[in-house]
Amino acid sequence: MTLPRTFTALGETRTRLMSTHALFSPDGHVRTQLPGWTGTACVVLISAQLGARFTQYFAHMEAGGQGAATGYERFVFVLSGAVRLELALESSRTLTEYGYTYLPAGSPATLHADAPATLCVFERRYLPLRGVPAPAPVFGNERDTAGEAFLGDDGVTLRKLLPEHPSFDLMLSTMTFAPGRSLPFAETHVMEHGLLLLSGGGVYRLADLWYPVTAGDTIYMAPYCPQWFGALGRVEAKYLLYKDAFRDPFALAEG
Ligand code: UGY
Ligand code: MN
Repeated sequence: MTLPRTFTALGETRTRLMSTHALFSPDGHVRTQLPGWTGTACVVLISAQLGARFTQYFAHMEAGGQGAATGYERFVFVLSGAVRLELALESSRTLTEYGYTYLPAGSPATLHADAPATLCVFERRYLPLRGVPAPAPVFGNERDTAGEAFLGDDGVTLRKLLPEHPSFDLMLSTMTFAPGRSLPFAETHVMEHGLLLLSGGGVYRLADLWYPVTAGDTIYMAPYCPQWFGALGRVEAKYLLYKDAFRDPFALAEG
């Protein structure tokens, strides 16, 4: 996907910041520099500054741009272009559009862009689980990942991008909605979410508000934020979704 860059003349925006959620439309994006990244402009949307326990940002890499490890665990999803992942001296992999990698905290892997590329990056401080070894790196492509009918609804497809294993303290998935289909009920749960709408659009219910949303929009849902989505239009809607997983709520509150 390519992110639209639009300018608004009278200060209007669809961006909203509320106590239980936030919606960020691309018109409000402001680029900044983050440690570890060179030749790369970052747009940080979800962060600890917002009350979240993870960071979600766009990394716009120029040709020659690089991203070094920072000590946090990292999930990288390629939105456009391609990146080369240097894992060890002799080992590298290329991630193309919709390719992704999970890099555990402390992994020395670096990202390299030979041509411009845009990534969606999620990071957090890894919460170890006593007696369970930390996960190894994961690689894949969303387009090669098997889907399942979400809660038995064949109009809504869930693709889990990481293994479901207690070594992971997070889950990344995509949810794809056929036109006119929706989540089966308004969810309310302790887990928090970060979301990037990859294609299509519809209406997102967050707490007691219903927002029109479209590709390129980012949403933060705090723990317990009531949430629901219905896809509108003639094309399917797909979003990338972060969720914390496999950890006791006490550990989350402290972490
Ligand atoms: O499973 C989930 O938490 C997911 N269905 N939530 C969401 O799409 N907002
Ligand atoms: Mn949910």
